[in-house]
Amino acid sequence: MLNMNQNFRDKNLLPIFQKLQSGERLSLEDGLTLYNTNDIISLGKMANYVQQRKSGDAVYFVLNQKIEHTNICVLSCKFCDFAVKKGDANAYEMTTEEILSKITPEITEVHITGGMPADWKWERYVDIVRSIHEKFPNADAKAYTAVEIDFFHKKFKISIEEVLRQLKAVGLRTMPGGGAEIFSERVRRLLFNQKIGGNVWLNIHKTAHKMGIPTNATMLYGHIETIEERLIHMLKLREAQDETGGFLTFIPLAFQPGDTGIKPSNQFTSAIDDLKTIAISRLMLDNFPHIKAYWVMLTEEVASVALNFGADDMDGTVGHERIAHDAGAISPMQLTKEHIIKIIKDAGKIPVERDVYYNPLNVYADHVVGKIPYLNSIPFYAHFEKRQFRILPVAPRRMGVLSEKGQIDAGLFSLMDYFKQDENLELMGWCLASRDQVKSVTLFSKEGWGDLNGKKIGITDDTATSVHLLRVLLEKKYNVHAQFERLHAGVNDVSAYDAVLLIGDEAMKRNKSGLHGFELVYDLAKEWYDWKKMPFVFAVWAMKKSLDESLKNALKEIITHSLEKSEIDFVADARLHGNEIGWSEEETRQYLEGFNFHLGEREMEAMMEFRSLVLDIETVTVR
Ligand code: V47
Repeated sequence: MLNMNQNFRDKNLLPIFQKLQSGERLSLEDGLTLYNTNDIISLGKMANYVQQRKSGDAVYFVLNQKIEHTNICVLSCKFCDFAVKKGDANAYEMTTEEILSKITPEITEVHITGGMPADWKWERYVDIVRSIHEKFPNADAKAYTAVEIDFFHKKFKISIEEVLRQLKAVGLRTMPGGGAEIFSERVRRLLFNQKIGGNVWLNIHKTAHKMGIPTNATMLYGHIETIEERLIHMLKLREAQDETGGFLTFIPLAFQPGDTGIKPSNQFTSAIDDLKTIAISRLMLDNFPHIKAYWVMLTEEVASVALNFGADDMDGTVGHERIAHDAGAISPMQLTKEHIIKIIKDAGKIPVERDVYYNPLNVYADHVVGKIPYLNSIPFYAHFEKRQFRILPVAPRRMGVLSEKGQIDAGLFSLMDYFKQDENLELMGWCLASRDQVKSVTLFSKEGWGDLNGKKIGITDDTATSVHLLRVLLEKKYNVHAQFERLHAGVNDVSAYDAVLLIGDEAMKRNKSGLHGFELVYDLAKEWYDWKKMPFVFAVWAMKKSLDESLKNALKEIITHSLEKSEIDFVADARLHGNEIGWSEEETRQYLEGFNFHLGEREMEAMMEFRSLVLDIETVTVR
């Protein structure tokens, strides 16, 4: 936990830091105070504090390729040096074959955005996404900004929903955040009066979210906008995110003046303004999972510092970029994976290669300790003195996958992953075990247990152990067989299922609000306890057997210390986390008291009982 109050040079920041510590939202006035401060270091520390709470030491990057399929555009935005008119000497249009030739097999995200020519057919846009998806099944499309989606809607007379539905059907996974510019009518009239305004942009993104398409959000800053306009932009995004929860990352785009005439061509935003904007967006946008330091527009150097000023996302290798470079950007056209990894490591963070949804694919660091990012694991981590270790928050199932690749040294592993990997992992004496109920592993059902035979159950993508517990309960306790199907990102309509299994914070939120259409709510630990009169061990602390003895001892000391401190006082982090998911302090306290964190004889016995039951049923296949 951070104790930095005494180090603040600008005492005006203290009440804001107190708000952050108690989970209170920042106001427009707070944002102005932050922009006005000269105490840039305290601002950075506050943003880093929030970043640590959200993503630990992780900084995400992706192996991506930018595709700007044409620069011909019917619009004439004053800040844009990329777009030209048809017939211009620099005009270009890429065929689908040319686009495909730019993509290589290791690419996992293709970022597609371009000009809007008057004569392209709808099928051509659909074909780009479809062809990429067919030829490179590992590459997910992040395609078309809200401005382009609105253009398709008007030009081809197809509703926004239908545009998105058709694109999603051929492989669009997420939408980029471009085209938001700045949500100010004043600036729009002066710089981009032919382009959609903030309300249309926000409505298109909200529509996408409701259809299971997560999106990003940008803000173009450093031209003629005021600081207040920047903050209003952030607040509008925060409000939209409260409504849908579909934004993945926020990207402040530093204006590149080029030949636009808005500013002299060498008058880039200052590094101080860039860092302030990154940090302030981290603090204002409390409901955004990630903040991106877009090195293409910030430069590598500023992006690198930004990783300690609230940013946890480095975009990616990019491949080739024209929008910023046509406007004079001085950054390289692309970075190698090794170079990005080095920048992130130099910032003292864990380089995490991600997929289009921010699921971790590979981790490039030593001494990585995995953290299940749910309320119930907080006592282990709240007073965790990191020393040589780095913390990676990761959903249980993903932690198992990374550990199989040898990329996690220790962590609170899902029990099934420990069973699978017990040749390489050793137990550390702690666990996450329910006593008689758990409140965060819940089956929401339309049918009673006995009536689930042959029915379809949607399973959260995060679980590794609870899905097996559910199978054991169904088959061994109730003698029924159901079909299981993973709820992958992008599935937002669960009405087709007869039951849905949720875990962690999501289950806790739904326990309060209910899941529409699912009247029956079952706590799986309670079902287990009523049947076996045993605790249920959901996760165990384990570390690589091959780890140095000195590291093993250091880690044990760290966890012993954190747990002891957490047992003495109710942890501020837990209160804050509970607050974020809508649980009162008392409810949070009671919830945590329902767990046993020490792996004793009863827990070992319960583990063995569960293991024999799991081995006894056919291997669970969950698509
Ligand atoms: O919408 C245009 C901006 C955006 C200039 O979603 C300019 O992950 C600076 O949105 N100076 C396109 N910016 C780029 C974009 C983006 C980039 C990286 C990642 C993601 C993401 C999205 O570029 C446009 C516009 O706002 N832009 N001209 C300029 N002169």
